[in-house]
Order: sequence, then C-alpha cells, then structure tokens
Amino acid sequence: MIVKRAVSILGLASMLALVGSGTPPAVAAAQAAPGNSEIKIDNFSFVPPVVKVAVGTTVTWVNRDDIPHTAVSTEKVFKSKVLDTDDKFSYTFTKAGTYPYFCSLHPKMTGQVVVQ
Ligand SMILES: [Cu+2]
Repeated sequence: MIVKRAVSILGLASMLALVGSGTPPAVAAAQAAPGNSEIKIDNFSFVPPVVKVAVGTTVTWVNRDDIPHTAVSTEKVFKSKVLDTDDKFSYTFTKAGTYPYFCSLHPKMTGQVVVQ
C-alpha cells in the first residue's frame, strides 16, 4: 500500500514536471543550436524577460495569464494577435540582433529576444 502510493505520487510529480517545463533545462542552458524557446506571459510579465537564442530559433509566446496580452516587436519585426489565455504566438528569428518587444495592451510590459 505505502509503496504503491509513493509510486503514484512520483508518477504525478514527473508528469507535472513535464507539463511545467516547455523546454528541457539542458537545452535552455546550452542555447548552442537553433531550436525552440518558450516565453511565458504571466502576471503582466514576460518570463524570462530576456532570452538569448541561436539564429534560426523559433520563439513561442504562451499567455498563461487570465487576461489578454500581445507580443509586438518595437521595430515591427513581428506582431502577435491578441492572445487570450493559453493562446500562443510563434516567430522564427533568422537574423542575429536584439529584438525588443512589448505588449500593445500594456506597454509597460517589455521583453527582449537576443539572437546570436
Ligand atoms: Cu499585456
């Protein structure tokens, strides 16, 4: 009984860990090769506010807040539609540079994608 319960708790914990992390930590830390990177929008913030990615990386913004937000490039490189809760927006960065962006509904919300 006790063993069985421990196993099911572990199973649940690993499931939650999988759901919670969009990108495996090893990949996020290395950032050597292009791939995918996820930015969460929550509590009126872009998390993390600055991401560094390789050229060719697709960045996906996911709205985990319970109100709508957008992700709009300051230099008009990309522009999401209004993202409702759990909506996503993706953009593939094909040129190196620094790409500041903000939420057009709440302009104090800002972030940066640095493409190397
Ligand atoms: Cu917003």
